[in-house]
Amino acid sequence: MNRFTLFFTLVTLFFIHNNVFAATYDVEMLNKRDDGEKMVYSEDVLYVDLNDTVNWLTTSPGHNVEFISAPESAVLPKKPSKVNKEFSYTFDEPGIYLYQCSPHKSMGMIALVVVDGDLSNIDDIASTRVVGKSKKKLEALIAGL
Ligand SMILES: [Cu+2]
Repeated sequence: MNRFTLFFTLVTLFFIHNNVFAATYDVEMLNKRDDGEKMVYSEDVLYVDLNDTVNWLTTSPGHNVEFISAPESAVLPKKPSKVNKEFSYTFDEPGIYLYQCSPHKSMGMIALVVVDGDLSNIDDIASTRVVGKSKKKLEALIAGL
């Protein structure tokens, strides 16, 4: 194997690796979580790698996913996901993503996804307007990052 072939092989393996090993995570949308919290996602903060996908599952009825803050370069869905429908999103820009459940946004039903451990947009996340019980919850989530 000459140097060029070796280089080409390594580059190819790198790209195959990125696609084959991209992970998929499930987040449940819940009326009640094991810890007693109500109207909540199963993960308050989910850490994923670039190009990983998250599936939000309709374990309990009546919930959805509405992104309200994200890295500037992220291309987000234009509308909130449909209530009672499973929803998937692949995170292809690093940074913090903040989302809420449209029907329960005032009840603290918000959560974060952190992609590639990148906290560079934390100030944008912290200054995002959330309502009701979500204000305190967002402060707590950010404090825990
Ligand atoms: Cu909800």
